[in-house]
Amino acid sequence: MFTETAIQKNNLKLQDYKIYKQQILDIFQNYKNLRGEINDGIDLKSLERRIENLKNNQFLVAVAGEVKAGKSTFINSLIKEEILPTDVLQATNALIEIFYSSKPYLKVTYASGKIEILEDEAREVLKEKLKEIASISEEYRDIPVTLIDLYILENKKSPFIDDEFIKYLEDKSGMENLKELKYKLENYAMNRSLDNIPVRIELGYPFPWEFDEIRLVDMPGVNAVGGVHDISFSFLDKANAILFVHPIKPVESESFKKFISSVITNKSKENLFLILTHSAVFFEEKERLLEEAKRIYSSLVSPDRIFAVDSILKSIHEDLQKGKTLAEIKKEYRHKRKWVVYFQDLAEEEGLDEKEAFIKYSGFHELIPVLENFLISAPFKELIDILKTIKAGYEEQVNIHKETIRLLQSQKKDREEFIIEIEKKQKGLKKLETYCYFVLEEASSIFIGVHSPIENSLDQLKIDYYDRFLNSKDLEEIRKHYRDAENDLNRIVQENLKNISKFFREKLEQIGEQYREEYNIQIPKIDFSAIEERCRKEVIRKEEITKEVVESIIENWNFLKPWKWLKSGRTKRIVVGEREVLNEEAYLKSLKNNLIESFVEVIETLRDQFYKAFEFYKKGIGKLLEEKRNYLENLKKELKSNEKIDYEILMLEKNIALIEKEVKIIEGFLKGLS
Ligand SMILES: Nc1nc2c(ncn2[C@@H]2O[C@H](COP(=O)(O)OP(=O)(O)OP(=O)(O)O)[C@@H](O)[C@H]2O)c(=O)[nH]1
Ligand SMILES: [Mg+2]
Repeated sequence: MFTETAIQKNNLKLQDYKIYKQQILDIFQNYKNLRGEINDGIDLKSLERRIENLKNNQFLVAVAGEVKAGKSTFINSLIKEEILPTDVLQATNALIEIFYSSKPYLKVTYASGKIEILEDEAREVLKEKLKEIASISEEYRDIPVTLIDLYILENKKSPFIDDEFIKYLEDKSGMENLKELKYKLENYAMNRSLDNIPVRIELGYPFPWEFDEIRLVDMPGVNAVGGVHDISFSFLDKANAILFVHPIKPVESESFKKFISSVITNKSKENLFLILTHSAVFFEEKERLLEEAKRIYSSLVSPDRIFAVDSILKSIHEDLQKGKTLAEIKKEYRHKRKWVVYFQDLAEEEGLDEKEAFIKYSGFHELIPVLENFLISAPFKELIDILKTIKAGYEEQVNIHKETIRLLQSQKKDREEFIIEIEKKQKGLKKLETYCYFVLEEASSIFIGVHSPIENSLDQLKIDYYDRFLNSKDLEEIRKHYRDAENDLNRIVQENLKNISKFFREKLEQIGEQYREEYNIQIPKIDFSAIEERCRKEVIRKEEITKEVVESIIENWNFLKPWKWLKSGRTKRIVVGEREVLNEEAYLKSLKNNLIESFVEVIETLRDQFYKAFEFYKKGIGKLLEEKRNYLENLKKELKSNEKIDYEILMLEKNIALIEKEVKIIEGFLKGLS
């Protein structure tokens, strides 16, 4: 399709997208006015919703990576403002969301529900506050504070620090000799409560980055003690892009592989970028390391999604943009000093302008256009789709107007003939109704029933995931598979609905030709995308209910809660006197069985719901035909003077002219995107 080439060529900028988005609002307004009371087959409510979604669209970009990989520095350099603390360890289970706001704004939500808001504060104040809530103070660096926090979050009280708990902490964190730090553990636990454990940090700031639709999320380190938590998962699953940040050396990364194999869903893999940072540190080797990364990860992430960058060089570039000189930067920021010296020298050698040199050496000039283009490609497709929908609506309006004009003309010429003409059309419509009934029958035999595509896909899905659940080695893996299964279910429903629409559309087009000749009628257009949307909603609604059921099972089985998990293992150990590992296995086994059972249940409910959704097609088609019949009936009844007829024809012609003008504009837009 011609529109895809613009996206593929990486030619689309966020800026263009914004302009188009603004204009589609005007186009839609005109469309609504011109359409008036006519039913052109486009579901206005659904179109309105789509445009509203587009208007409020936000791009969620999750920045993940190991502890100290350079996530916060990367984000700062991207938003051109050093607002996230980078010299301290992010040691909370909370993540930080960063978005554009004309006034500085910081909102911290604590586990108890307590909310703290700072408004209009200076950058330094916000920075201090962030440091205070999102980092471990120096004295607790050697104990697994996030695990203790997690316990408090779970049990709503501080843990009793006995040998068993210490053993648990050691096992989960990999930290050793925690026994010796018992006093410290107690001290920390005593001072922690739901009131001071943050769960969500939102930071709005007027950073000079032009992408105010983007929401960046600084995630806690993936191999941080305590692992990946619920809140992180929900963000990762929602993210439009996931940037995994990793130092360029060593290139080989276990955490990245693990991230792909057991943290993110298969669906999210499509949104994944690998960002190798610290490239200035190994500048001479940069190209080689990048090539190596592309080779090593070729089966995991597409090579054009891997970038080598240096956030410090980018940040120096931003300092220069703000009018600082290299000498000033060197003096002001000690950690930038040696990079200024080295690359200033290199730039001189290569005869490059300073600003230009630092952005080039930073590697961001390659990353940013690709990232931007990637982010807007989906909404751009939606935008194009909306334009096409409006265009189709206009075409239908013109058809309807022309048909009415013809009828009015014949009414003026010879009333008797006019009545005959209308009756012929009405007869045609009746026939069409019968025909549609047959089409629906045919459709149900194809799309519903034991051998239908949806049944086949669902059966296959069951088999696939049955195996995957059974073969899972740990909870993380099960959790990933479950999220994958959910996505796959969703995909199956969407695909099947699309196929049904396609079937009807083609059938109706076919018959349309015939009826136009035989009965001189225009078959009304049907907005299949709106029907699809309604069906999807029906199906999804059920899915959500069943999802809750599954989640409650998971809750009971302490699916996401390592501490509770251990606790149940512990009870068993006391009873049977076995080693803990064995109990974890037993636990895992019963979890698997339960999960499979409830998963099958979800599928069954979904199938029922899908069958019900099929009825929407019946109703949608029936309603349109009825509307058309009524319209003809009214036309037949109404007696009009010749003056009135002439006036009506004139108005309709005027409308057609206006519509044609709008269609030209839309076509221009569509062409512009090629
Ligand atoms: N030269 C160079 N140094 C970097 C780069 N990115 C980060 N650093 C340095 O690496 C250290 C860690 O960076 P952070 O941004 O705090 O890393 P992080 O991933 O946010 O770390 P945590 O939040 O603690 O997990 C800091 O001292 C940064 O100055 C880079 O691209 N180049
Ligand atoms: Mg950080």
